[in-house]
Amino acid sequence: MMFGRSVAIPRLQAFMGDNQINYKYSGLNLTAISWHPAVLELRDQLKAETGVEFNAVLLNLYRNGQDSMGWHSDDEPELGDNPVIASISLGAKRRFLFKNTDKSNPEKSELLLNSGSLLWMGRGVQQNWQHSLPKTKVCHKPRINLTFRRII
Ligand SMILES: O=C(O)CCC(=O)C(=O)O
Ligand SMILES: [Mn+2]
Repeated sequence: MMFGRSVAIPRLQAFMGDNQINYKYSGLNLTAISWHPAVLELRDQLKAETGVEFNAVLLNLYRNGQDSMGWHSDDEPELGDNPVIASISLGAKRRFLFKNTDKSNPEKSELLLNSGSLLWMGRGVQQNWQHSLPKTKVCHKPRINLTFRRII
């Protein structure tokens, strides 16, 4: 919702997870579709490597550089007090930005997320930082991002 009007998000999105989990995200009420076997395999691999058992994943398809995600923290109540998020990138390389949630703190940070990379957003990251994936004129290829979450 923007200024009381519903507008299309600038990307395509799917939400997958255990047994019809619900997630209120960015004004949307999402119900998980069942795991695709390849995505479930990634979830299981993350559990084996990190010990964290994610039960849902948001999949974003950025069709080209004109698709994006605005500034936000993944801090919905369903994620609990101090969520951990595992973010896997596939396809086009895109810039990923962080800024401090304390507006008086000018600290910023930037990453280039390569295909096949895993970005681990550990405890405290969502509390202290917002992140975004800005639009860019120089990217004409698609990118898929999977953010594994644990919904309580
Ligand atoms: O596409 C990305 O790298 C970020 C996605 C994201 O922040 C989200 O799904 O909450
Ligand atoms: Mn996010």
